[in-house]
Amino acid sequence: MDKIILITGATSGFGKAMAEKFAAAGWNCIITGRRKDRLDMLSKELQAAYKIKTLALVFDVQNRDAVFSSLENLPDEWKNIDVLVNNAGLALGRDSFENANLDDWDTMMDTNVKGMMYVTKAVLPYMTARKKGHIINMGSVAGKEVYKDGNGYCASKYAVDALSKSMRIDLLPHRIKVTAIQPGAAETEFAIVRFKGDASKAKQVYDGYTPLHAEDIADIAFYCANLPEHVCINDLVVTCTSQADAIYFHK
Ligand code: NDP
Ligand code: 8X3
Repeated sequence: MDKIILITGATSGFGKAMAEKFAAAGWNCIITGRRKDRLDMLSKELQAAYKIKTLALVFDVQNRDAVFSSLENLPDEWKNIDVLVNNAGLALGRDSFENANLDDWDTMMDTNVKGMMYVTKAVLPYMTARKKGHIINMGSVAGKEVYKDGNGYCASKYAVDALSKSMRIDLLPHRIKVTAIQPGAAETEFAIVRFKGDASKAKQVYDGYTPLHAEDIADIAFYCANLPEHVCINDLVVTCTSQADAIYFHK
């Protein structure tokens, strides 16, 4: 097995679960994030458990120069990236439009939208050269429907949805697959980040029902990435059984 996956935001949640899932199947993993200690620990665990190769790259996806200097000149053995998962992202705050924090808006746009664009642009030359590749973008149900006080985050995920559609069209001649996975509520560090460390507020998000687990999304990404060459899942909305869309839950 010589397959290579590059996962952004692999220090936690979906990204970490995907690294574990693909590594367990023998894929070599490029894992990225800002928290070096977590990347180093994950690298060691994956190498020891699955005898695969890992490359840990520490950068902030908001930093254009850092993205390109980290990804532009990968060692030869890491250039043949089969799958890129644009997963790094976050929500910050849940406030009505007039009360929302401008810095939170900037960070969400810079991370979820521009960060994804930079990473994709930096990785694409490896895929276009081979006329082969698969880009999996982590959208959200928040990119399909707007909910109250979701303003900046919803806008960022609508943009991710638009970018997935746009990539799918533009990259058609290069035979590059583009899959958008649009999850509903999943219990990761997402809500803790959104509520800026307020663990009890974060916990309330998942009270009264069973949310998705990170491993559910990893399983789905793995399925999408292992379909035959001529098959591409374009757009996949996935929620837990207690959630109908971005707004309606049964608790
Ligand atoms: P987590 O908070 O558990 O993980 C987020 C990951 O993104 C971390 O590895 C973090 O790494 C990385 N990240 C955040 N900001 C940056 C940055 N500026 N540069 C580099 N890496 C960054 O959340 P999830 O796993 O839940 O979220 C993953 C993706 O899934 C996000 O795009 C999120 O919007 C989306 N999503 C989440 C849902 C949920 O309910 N959990 C539902 C729908 C979509 P580090 O801090 O080390 O940089
Ligand atoms: C994360 C899911 O419902 O908090 O994208 O927006 S939600």
